[in-house]
Amino acid sequence: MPIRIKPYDGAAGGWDALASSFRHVREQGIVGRGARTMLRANQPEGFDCPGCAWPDKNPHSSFEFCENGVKAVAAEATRRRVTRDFFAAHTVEWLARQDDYFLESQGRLVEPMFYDGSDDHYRPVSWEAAFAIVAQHLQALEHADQALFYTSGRTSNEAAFLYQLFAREFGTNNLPDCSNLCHEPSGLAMTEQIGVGKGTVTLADFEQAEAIFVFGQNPGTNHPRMLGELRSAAKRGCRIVVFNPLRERGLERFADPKSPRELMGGSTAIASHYYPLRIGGDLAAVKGMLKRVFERGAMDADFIALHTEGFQALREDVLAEDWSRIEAASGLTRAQIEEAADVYVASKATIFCWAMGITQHRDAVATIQMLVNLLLVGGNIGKHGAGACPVRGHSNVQGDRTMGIYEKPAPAFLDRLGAEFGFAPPRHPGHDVVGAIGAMARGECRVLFAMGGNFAAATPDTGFTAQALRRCALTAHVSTKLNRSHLVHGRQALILPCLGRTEIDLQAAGPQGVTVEDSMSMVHVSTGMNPPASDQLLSEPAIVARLAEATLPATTTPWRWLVEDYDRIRECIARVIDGFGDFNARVRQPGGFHLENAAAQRRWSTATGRARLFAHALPAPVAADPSLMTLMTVRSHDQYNTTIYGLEDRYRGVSGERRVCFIGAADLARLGLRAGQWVDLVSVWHDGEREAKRFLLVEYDIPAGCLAAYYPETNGLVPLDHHAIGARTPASKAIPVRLRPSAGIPLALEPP
Ligand SMILES: Nc1nc2c(c(=O)[nH]1)N[C@H]1C(S)=C(S)[C@@H](COP(=O)(O)OP(=O)(O)OC[C@H]3O[C@@H](n4cnc5c(=O)[nH]c(N)nc54)[C@H](O)[C@@H]3O)O[C@H]1N2
Ligand SMILES: Nc1nc2c(c(=O)[nH]1)N[C@H]1C(S)=C(S)[C@@H](COP(=O)(O)OP(=O)(O)OC[C@H]3O[C@@H](n4cnc5c(=O)[nH]c(N)nc54)[C@H](O)[C@@H]3O)O[C@H]1N2
Ligand SMILES: [Mo]
Repeated sequence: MPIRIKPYDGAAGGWDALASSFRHVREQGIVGRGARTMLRANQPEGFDCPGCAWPDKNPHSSFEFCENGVKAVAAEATRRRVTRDFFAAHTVEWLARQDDYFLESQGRLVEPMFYDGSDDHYRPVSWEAAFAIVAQHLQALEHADQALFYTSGRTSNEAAFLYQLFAREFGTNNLPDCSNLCHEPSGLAMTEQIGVGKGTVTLADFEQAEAIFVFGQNPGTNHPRMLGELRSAAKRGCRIVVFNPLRERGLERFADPKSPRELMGGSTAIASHYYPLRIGGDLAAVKGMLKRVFERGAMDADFIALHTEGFQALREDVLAEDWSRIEAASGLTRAQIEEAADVYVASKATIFCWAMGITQHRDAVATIQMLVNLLLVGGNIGKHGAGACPVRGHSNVQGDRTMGIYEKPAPAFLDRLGAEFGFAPPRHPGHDVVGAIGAMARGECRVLFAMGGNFAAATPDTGFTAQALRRCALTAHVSTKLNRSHLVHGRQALILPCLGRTEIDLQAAGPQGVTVEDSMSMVHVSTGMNPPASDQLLSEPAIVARLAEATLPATTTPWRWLVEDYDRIRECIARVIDGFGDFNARVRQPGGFHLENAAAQRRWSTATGRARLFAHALPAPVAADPSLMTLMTVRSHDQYNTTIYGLEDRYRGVSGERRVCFIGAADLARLGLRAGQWVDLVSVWHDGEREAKRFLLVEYDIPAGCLAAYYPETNGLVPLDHHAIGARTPASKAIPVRLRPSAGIPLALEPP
């Protein structure tokens, strides 16, 4: 595929989105009459889209087209298969030299494979033998805390519940998960502040909001169905205010593929206000908005008096801040910040949305608390049309946490779990992802078992993490597709292929549905409808149950009996987890049910029983050396995290190449570089330099000093100890780097 760089000036969505989905469906070999059923996500009787955690509209409304949802479903329904012959033909060393796009393109895994270390190939192994291998490795450990049980966020509630139970019966809270890499700071910041670590809004609030602020999020690519909500809001005059260093097309203009008029060339402007702040400038910008609110005296005094604490201290701290410092730290002018604040003040109901542009920073927790401060002083929590909306990533990442996938479980939860299953759960905290990598590197953890995901590629400090993984005695991955983590492995390794969300899950009592919780705390059923990719695949709950039976000789949990009928798992969940009473009946109502959110009802389960306002200083610069630039690592349009579907980033006008680096015109001139030139990215940290080679410079509308490139190619640049204070989420949106010209024939690119 030739490299093509050409600015995209159309609206997001529209024909291009339709055409691209058709192309992806065709490339997966799904054609003919089956295609329609295969791709029917988010229907009342069907499966939950594995794409993202954005909630479904009213379950009776018509099919909501989503280009990236189609890609996710089609990728799972692909006709391609990774067979035993494929593994016989290729050594792991050879496979490891292929890129992530190649690995993904090979198709679905069909049978368990074992790498025993005798030569460089994976070989087929029976399920029975595979479970025995994991059990032997686990039983050989001196202590349960030498094992790690990772989870990615597609895992269903039922599988997650059994999985954490297994880990705790085995004796450890080492349950690192992809939340650690994602919205951990949101959970932490909000729990301390308003007593709930989840968003306080529902879709109904989006229909009533007068202003919606979107911080550090690119929904046109990552939550396309959210654009439908933003479009309706914009059409009825709701203000949409965006803070983002990049001009993301989907936030500027959207053509709804469902609207005939918009398909014919019309479109809707989304953002009414767009503020291209500096990377990491959000805390300062929001502090500036608070300053304006205080200066205008435009607070909700009743709400503050009745519900909050810490107001005076926050007010004094904010008013004492200099505008010059706020401008320097945010990269916005005082006039821009005051304008945004005035929109906030004029709105009677405001929602703040945010995602990875806020959480993957050293000062993420403080930044989120500043966002929530601003919501609170305006009385914008627990009111129709208003609230906090951390937009989650994986389709069940929020549910997995609710089910107890957490390295720091609450004592009350452990009490109930132990009482239900008659054992004494471990009480000391386990490792999060960053901790897990360190522990493997030191040889303290020797077995990594992963329920989904792609640990080796999704985590920071790729080179160091690879060494850590290689020190393990066993790495085992429950997966649907071949990925990097199968190739960067322990001395022995297992690939355990499982059913995908879209596939029929047949157990003793008949076909089973699982449940998931979306970003707005709606819990609903997901029932696979497609024939499994292979008759050897097991469901995730079945894998956990059989592993538990093989590993835990003394267990009294009726593992097999539970997975014969998932209603039985849900009955246990109902007894152990708050808010799930009468689970089986409630989840069968159309659309499922909403988990209660105390903060949304203005009940504050905080240390003081009030919503807490926190003063925070402006962050110090991440790079001590002012000549360094700040690199953020983002997703292209054709990827799902580490899964690369294609080489096009349509809305940013890039195709045929993923190793690109977006840079502003002023920086190009200042550094004496030209668009089309190849550079190496060198990150500079206290422990030395890390480099990622050969990126094509692309001129882009991005503030001075800021760069963007895609993840996971750049993860090697993220130092393991560069992470959010308190939450330990890798700061992969703020990497201090310098550019070094690299070999390679420059391309002639037209200026944008
Ligand atoms: N198609 C598709 N859908 C997905 C995913 C996918 O990979 N592909 N991933 C899923 C997952 S797990 C997640 S977590 C979500 C991720 O969804 P997003 O958070 O939208 O993902 P990113 O690409 O990381 O985009 C971050 C955005 O933040 C901006 N940004 C970066 N730094 C800053 C900053 O300092 N301040 C501000 N204000 N903005 C900043 C970037 O310009 C970019 O627009 O999407 C989910 N949905
Ligand atoms: N530099 C940088 N690093 C980042 C980020 C970033 O923005 N920048 N984002 C971070 C974020 S937000 C996240 S959430 C993580 C994502 O980290 P992970 O969740 O670990 O990674 P994914 O790429 O989503 O995992 C993809 C793999 O999951 C498997 N899979 C797919 N469906 C299923 C299923 O139904 N069951 C099972 N068992 N397996 C399945 C497939 O084998 C596939 O290869 O990455 C993080 N890493
Ligand atoms: Mo995520």
